[in-house]
Amino acid sequence: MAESDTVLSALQAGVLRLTLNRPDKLNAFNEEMHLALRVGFERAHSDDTVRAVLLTGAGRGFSAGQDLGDRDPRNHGAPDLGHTIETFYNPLLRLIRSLEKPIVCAVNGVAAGAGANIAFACDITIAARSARFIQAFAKIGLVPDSGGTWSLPRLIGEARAKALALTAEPLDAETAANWGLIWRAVNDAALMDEACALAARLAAGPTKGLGMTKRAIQAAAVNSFDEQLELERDLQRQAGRSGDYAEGVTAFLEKRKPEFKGR
Ligand code: LHQ
Repeated sequence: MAESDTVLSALQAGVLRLTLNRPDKLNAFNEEMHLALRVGFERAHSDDTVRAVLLTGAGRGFSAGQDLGDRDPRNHGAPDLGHTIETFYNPLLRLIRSLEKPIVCAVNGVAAGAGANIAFACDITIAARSARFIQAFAKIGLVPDSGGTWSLPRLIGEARAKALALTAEPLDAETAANWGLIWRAVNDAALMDEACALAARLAAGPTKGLGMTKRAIQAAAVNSFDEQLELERDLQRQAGRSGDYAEGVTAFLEKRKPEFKGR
């Protein structure tokens, strides 16, 4: 695919920073931006020098979800949105959830529709205090997608999930954090510093173990307690054979800072 400026990509000290970059449209998703973001997450999967991802948006919004101009029924007749979901959104959400490396999401402004649910799919989401989350689907006759019907009830329970999804009322960042939808709301001016510091800290950490931790916590959504205990045993076996475990314990015993390599 040709280079696209709809997603800015920069790798520094193990952190792959991906910035949604259609600020005049509040970073609404068109096909080009989808494909560019996919390239970024595919790189995160295949490139060993990427140890963590930081996802954010350019300008005053994080993402307003699907670009509605791109799916205008006045021009195209009744569109097959299932095809759009299957071709663009679902592959993206699968890439995010299956990446065995931490993903920090810095929500710099409004996150609506798929934009909100993509933020909720990331591993650690922090938001600027001025940011809002909107399940905008209800305003245009759609159902929440990008995993929203899965993540919302799990994160905040059915009552709050239904109220947000059925009313499309905006939820402020502070409340989102208090409810457990995101990790933390921070002052607007501090957002990028905090997000970058967090991503850098994770990238310098034992990322193999962190990736397996992510896998284990996600598996708990479908596993029984016994299945989960067995998964923990298997993952701990692998983690115990990692270079990072050897380094972590050695550094502890030698009373020095560990130098993890993510292997
Ligand atoms: C936009 C958008 C936008 C285009 C702002 N598209 N231009 C999946 C599969 C297939 C199809 C359907 O959907 C999905 C998943 C989804 O994501 S459905 C939900 C789609 N998103 C929405 O319904 C949100 C629509 N946007 C809004 O409600 C507002 O823009 C919010 C509340 C996000 C922000 O409001 P304001 O801060 O007042 O900003 P604004 O409305 O003035 O927007 C700024 C510009 O961005 C404006 O353009 P303009 O040329 O007039 O300055 C908007 O038209 C444009 N924009 N969202 N989704």
